[in-house]
Amino acid sequence: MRLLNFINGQWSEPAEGKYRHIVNPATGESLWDVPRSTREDLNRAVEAAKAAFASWRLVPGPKRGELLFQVGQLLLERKAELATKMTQEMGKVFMEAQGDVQEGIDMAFYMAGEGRRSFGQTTPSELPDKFAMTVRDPIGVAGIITPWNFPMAIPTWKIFPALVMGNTVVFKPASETPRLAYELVKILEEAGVPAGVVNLVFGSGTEVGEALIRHSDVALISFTGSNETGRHVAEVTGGELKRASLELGGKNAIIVMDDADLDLALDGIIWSAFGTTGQRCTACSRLIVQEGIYDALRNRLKERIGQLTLGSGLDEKTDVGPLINEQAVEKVRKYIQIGKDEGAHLETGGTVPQDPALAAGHFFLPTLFTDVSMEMRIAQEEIFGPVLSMIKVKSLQEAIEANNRVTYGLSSSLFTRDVNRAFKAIRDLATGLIYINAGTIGAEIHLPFGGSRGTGNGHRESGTAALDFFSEWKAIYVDYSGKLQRAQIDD
Ligand code: UN1
Repeated sequence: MRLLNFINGQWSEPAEGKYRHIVNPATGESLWDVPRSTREDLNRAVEAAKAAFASWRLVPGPKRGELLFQVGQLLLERKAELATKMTQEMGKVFMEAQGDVQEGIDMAFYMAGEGRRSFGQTTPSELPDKFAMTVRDPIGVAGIITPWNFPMAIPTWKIFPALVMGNTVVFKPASETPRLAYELVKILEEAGVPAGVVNLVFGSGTEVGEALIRHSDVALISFTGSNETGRHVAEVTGGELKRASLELGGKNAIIVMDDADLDLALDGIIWSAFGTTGQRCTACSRLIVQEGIYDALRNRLKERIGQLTLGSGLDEKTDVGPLINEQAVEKVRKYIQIGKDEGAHLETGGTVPQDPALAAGHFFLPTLFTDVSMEMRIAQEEIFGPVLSMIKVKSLQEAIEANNRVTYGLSSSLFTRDVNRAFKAIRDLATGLIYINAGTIGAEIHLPFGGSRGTGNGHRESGTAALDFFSEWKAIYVDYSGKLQRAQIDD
């Protein structure tokens, strides 16, 4: 099967007629072909989006919201089918793939409601017989660049608020996971999105992504991906005073205090560190543990890790699926060596599995390093795989300092039974997401999502914060006094 670009309401072949082949990362099974588009395809998409903006911006917000409501209904009806395709293409276990689609459903219904809210303010003027208010205004063509780890959720976090605010979209999904992008755009088409309002162009970051961020008719870029690419997007868009929202890496920690419920903490650690095979930007890759329970937690964790079953995400017995591709396996392997060289103790895992049944997939054993110190690269750099590093601390304060001593600031978590400790941590943990007595993953779509410091550039996705990124405020003054009234001027 061949996927196609969607430009100006038409499913179309890429200009040069070239395709790339996609395979299942768990089995090596051949899946489908995806266009390798060029700048020419991208330019056509931007042109269509620019033309469509003239009318889409005038469609009443509630009507734009109704379209998203339809999209939510269709996603809901096809949840299992979409999740199956996601697992085939990206590898995450079926239950998690369903969760990924569910985030899209949640976002559709939430943003559908924003079509009727989109609240601004009315406020008194400092002058008599004068009225003041604010309204949100759409901006123009939104360039949307998404990663492979949440092939449905992340595109919806960006596309739905962009649309409900009255922008048009050019969407470039990750090269590794085109299928869910294709299905999402098919659903948007089916729900009745007018031609040109949503355009989909498959292709590489270097060709299509680059042309998108540089295009002078693209008003804003919403990007989720690596720090390296994020910096590049910031430089290019900064130079052109183009608005850009960047969601980048993480090096998230779970802190476990001596007084914690250890069973609960273990569940949270396993889910956050090895769910999605550690390939979430919110994944837990550092475990900061108070000394009194360090040994007990290490032993129990090692035992729990040993019980995890690797395999295809479509197999009900599987706990941990494959990594996305061979480069990801190589990257994890490289960090295992770095950890060993730095003197960390490899407690379990650290290699690809020996089971011949897994040989065709990109699997890696869930890995635990102990005796890790904060300076080590495995405690500082994002690995994006099933590798957890355990760090021993004496106190809550030391734990918080350790948490904050990385260049990222996405998610953190604290397990404790002490409410005073919990509130101190809430005050002092320098991350955009904080969990008490839950792991580092599982953000809900109606709260702001994003991180401080190296995780981004200060914007937030999800919730009402997303509306701020995808709209421009207009302040409006209506003077009904019938005479010239001058603000700030003494009479
Ligand atoms: C990501 O890893 O890029 O909080 C997004 C979570 C999910 C979203 C993760 N709701 O883990």
